[in-house]
Amino acid sequence: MNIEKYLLDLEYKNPGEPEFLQSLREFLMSTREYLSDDFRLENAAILERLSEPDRVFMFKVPWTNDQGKVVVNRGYRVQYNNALGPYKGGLRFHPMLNLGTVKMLAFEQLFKNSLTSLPMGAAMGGADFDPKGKTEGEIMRFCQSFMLELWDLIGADVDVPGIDLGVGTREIGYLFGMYKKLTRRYSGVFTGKGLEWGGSLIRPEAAGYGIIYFLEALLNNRQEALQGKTITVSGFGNVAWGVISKAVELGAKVITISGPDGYIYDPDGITGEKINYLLEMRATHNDIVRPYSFEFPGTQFVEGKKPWERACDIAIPCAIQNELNAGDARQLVANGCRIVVEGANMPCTPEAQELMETHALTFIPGKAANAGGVAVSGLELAQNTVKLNWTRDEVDARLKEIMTGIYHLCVKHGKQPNGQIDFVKGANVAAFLRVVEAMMDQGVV
Ligand code: 2IT
Repeated sequence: MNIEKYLLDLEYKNPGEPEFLQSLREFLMSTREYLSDDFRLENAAILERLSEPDRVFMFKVPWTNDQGKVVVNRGYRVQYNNALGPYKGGLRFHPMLNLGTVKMLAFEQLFKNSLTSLPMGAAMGGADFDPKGKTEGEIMRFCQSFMLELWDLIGADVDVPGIDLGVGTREIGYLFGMYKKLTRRYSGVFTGKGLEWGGSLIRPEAAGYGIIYFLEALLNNRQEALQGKTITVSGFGNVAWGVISKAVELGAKVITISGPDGYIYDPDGITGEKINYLLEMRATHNDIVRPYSFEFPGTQFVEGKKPWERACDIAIPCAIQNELNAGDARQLVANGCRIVVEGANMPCTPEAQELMETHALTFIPGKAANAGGVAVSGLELAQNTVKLNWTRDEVDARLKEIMTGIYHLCVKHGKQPNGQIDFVKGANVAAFLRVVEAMMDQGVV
């Protein structure tokens, strides 16, 4: 198959969806040798089948705000592939969310979920709802209206939504409440639930902890330690919080966080009560980081800039897709950064990745590094199935084992002739092989 020509077809077929095309391109490029060599895969049109979601739902979500005015949002659920298990993936509430972004996230989820080795297919959904400045009542009414459309599309053995940007345990609570009322069923149909009603310990921390466990495995393999390393982080949400908590516990120093308004530089490192303050800032729903600099003297707010201008050993972008561009990557290289780990989904642009490769930075793609979030969602479902709650240590140990496993899978499938590891290729190939075996076993469906 001619991949460049195929990509042109995909562009024609998916107009206005540059992010989805970006993730398809990366995947096709890093698995091309498997695809072109294997007649079996070519004949089964595996590529074409993987470039098309199983189905896409798009629906109207009308709700009434506190002033009594009706507001209309758009909801999405993309059920991408269920070869490995029931559809599984987050819900995102973000004002800029569109179909192309949801398809990209669902496609990335396929690889991520495959790497966890747990029985989870891939999906993603959400709405262009902006939680910023909304009251508790407005958020509840929005979630309830959203669920009126979604309830009969999901189910514990069908499709299991989880948390993502703008959707946490509170939103899952309102969604689950409405689901339960409409179906009269109490089941593990969501993850990210509250601890009292089926949630798992470590779920909120999971993506962040997992990223650091992956990084630890990488450094250990190089006879290096996290201890004493300086890390820059972007974002200040769930993933950033988990990353900072675990990195600090293991002796690293994290000197930045960021928001849409700019970034915070904390030369002493973000520790202790400052880490807890991140949760407080997030709970205000103003989506700005500036208050951190008022709260903690000796720290600096840099308006309208990104943290990548600060010197660091390791950079971990934890905010949003395509937040780190070639110019940012150039700054990281100039300031001595050696490793970039994607905490968010696809935060580095293809040009940034290319630049890092040219300068021999180690680049870890999000689908490998941040798989810990959905992995603990898988563990949450396992606990729901056996109707038991595992201890913190038990969940944490399993998470660590899964992340170390993903690291080794990437090494195995990403080893280059020169001995270097291409983690993008490793993650894509390892994940792909598992999905493909399942698809081949299950026939043309
Ligand atoms: O990006 C992700 O892996 C998630 N938002 C987690 C999805 C989930 O179902 O836990």
